Amino acid sequence: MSEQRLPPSQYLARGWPVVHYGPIPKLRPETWDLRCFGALTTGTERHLSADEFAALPRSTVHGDLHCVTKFSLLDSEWSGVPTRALLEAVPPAPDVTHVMVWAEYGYSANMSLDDFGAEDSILATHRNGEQLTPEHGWPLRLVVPRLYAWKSAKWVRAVEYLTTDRRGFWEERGYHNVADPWREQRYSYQEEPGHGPALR
Ligand SMILES: Nc1nc2c(c(=O)[nH]1)N[C@H]1C(S)=C(S)[C@@H](COP(=O)(O)O)O[C@H]1N2
Ligand SMILES: [Mo]
Repeated sequence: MSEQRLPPSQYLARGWPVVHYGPIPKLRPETWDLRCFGALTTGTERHLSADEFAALPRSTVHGDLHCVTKFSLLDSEWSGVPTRALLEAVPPAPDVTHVMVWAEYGYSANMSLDDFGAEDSILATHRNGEQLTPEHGWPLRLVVPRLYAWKSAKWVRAVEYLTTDRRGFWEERGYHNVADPWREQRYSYQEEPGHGPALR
């Protein structure tokens, strides 16, 4: 039985590469919180303190990371708060269609509410039982295995609920708005009508 684990044009990474734009942010535990804003069911903004976040339901999911530069990281069990648990704790308004995930230094990535809330999407604190290191996103990173890994923001600080889609950091800079690795949706020039908002 052969299971296709690598999306088209991807190769198996050696070890666990570190990939990001800019410096590794310094963690300030005194001020860390997770901000939820945009179209909420109640109010316009909620800040979850580290303790409040730690009280959310946790689980472990299997998921691969596929970087658009073509390496893939397999054999990962991510532990943390499933995005579905966050969506239950801080429910989006009924007309929310997309989510913008914000990280330290203004990095951002947009995705559909369905992809954000997929059963294998998780706000991870651990991989394979070990706490994430700072270069891999400690204290909190998103993992969305079904999309190219630039959507899996490290050092997550906020989640914005959107009623219309908006491009994040790389989605504004030539990368595909949807980013399904199994369809090889790498670059914005491959986008078809309905894949995303117009490029400015
Ligand atoms: N905040 C932030 N998150 C980020 C990035 C980034 O530049 N900033 N790069 C992304 C990209 S392109 C990839 S491939 C993965 C890499 O995760 P890793 O360094 O844990 O392998 O992180 C993603 N998350
Ligand atoms: Mo990447």
